[in-house]
Amino acid sequence: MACSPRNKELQKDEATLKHDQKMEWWRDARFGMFIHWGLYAEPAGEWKGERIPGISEWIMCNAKIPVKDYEKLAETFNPVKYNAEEWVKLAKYAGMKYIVITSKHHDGFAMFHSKASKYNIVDATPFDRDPLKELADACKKHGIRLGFYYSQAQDWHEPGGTYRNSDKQPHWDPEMTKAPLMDYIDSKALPQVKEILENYGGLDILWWDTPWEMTEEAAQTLQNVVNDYPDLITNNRLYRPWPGDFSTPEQHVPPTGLDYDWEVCMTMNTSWGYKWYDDNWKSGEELIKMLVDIASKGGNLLLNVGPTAEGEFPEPSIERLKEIGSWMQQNGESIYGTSASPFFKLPWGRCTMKETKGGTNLYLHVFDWPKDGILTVPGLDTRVSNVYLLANPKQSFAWKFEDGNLNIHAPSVIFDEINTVVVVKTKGGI
Ligand code: FHN
Repeated sequence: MACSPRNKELQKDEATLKHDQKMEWWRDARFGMFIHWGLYAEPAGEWKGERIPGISEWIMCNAKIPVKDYEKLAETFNPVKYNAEEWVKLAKYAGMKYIVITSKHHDGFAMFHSKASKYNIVDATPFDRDPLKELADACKKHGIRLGFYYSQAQDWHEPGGTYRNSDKQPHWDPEMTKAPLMDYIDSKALPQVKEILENYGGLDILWWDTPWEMTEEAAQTLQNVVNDYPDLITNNRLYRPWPGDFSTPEQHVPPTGLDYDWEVCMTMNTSWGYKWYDDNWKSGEELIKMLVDIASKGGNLLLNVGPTAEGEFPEPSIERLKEIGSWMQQNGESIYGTSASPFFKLPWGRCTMKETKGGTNLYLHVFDWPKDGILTVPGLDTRVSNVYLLANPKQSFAWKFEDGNLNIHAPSVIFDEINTVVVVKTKGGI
């Protein structure tokens, strides 16, 4: 079982034990899928023939689209190729243990059947199915945990919703009136958060976003609902000073681990929502090394897919999910249930660690095999029972302790930049 750095120091009081119990599956999971899907998949980064700079789910704001014009997208939004089973099976093949999908993004459009607002996929589009219900069912069937993203303050469709600097400048749509935040919270955010928590089989995660101009009153109103779900995991974006259960470094990997649970959210190209001409894709190898780097620091990776308006994952996303999946089939043991490396810095790669019955396993992810053929693990002076290649346990390595380090001698012939994971089984703790 992975444990966060914070538990090593703290006395395990009752609250900490309960928190650890709640977080256990999440810490062991290490890897999830983020899905940004909404009306913005239709324009896909382009408006009236013009390419709109920035992340495509922001197109309504960035292109200053009046509410009435943006609403028209719902009349033709009909993702007939949507197949929740396919999405979940792809996430599972990639080695992802949970999915977080946008239930309502800043544009205010609900991707679920909401009684609180008719501005939703069932009531406002020709697609008269509830895609999030189908996703919840498919996740249950395949043992994948499910979370909903909810933009609790930003809502560009409602008078009380916030947007960038809404406390300083008027909405880009002159017809949009202003209302107090609590009007929006009471009339839409609160009832919709209750709907998503009550109607989708029990969510595992609630992923808040952009708490700009949130107030303590608004945050407490929503938190009171969350408190009725003691096993629900929430992030640190409900209301800035509040930590939630995990922090959320975005589009970057922290240089070291953080002092409590954390999850990097990352796009595969540069946009969260589908952007048809954004072909700035990270390679599969880069994403695998990113996952390893994050796990070696004790964090999770939430890797994003932006489906098309037809309801399909973009082909480049599928390619990367399959490449990562092949790697995870072979090396997932070195990611799942591991905790951060006990070593400060390793010149040749990364290390993850896992407590087992017999002792501690170290998983050495070798990105650059040293030229002299000797892989040095600094300061390791515990008893070692075996050193072998994770991908082929029959391929063992000679090792010896020299000057307080463990030196592993290996024919570099086996070296493969992302598939060389060397397991050091020790007989005791580290
Ligand atoms: O504004 C959003 C953005 O559209 C996207 O949803 C990301 C994902 O973490 N969160 C906000 C930017 O931080």
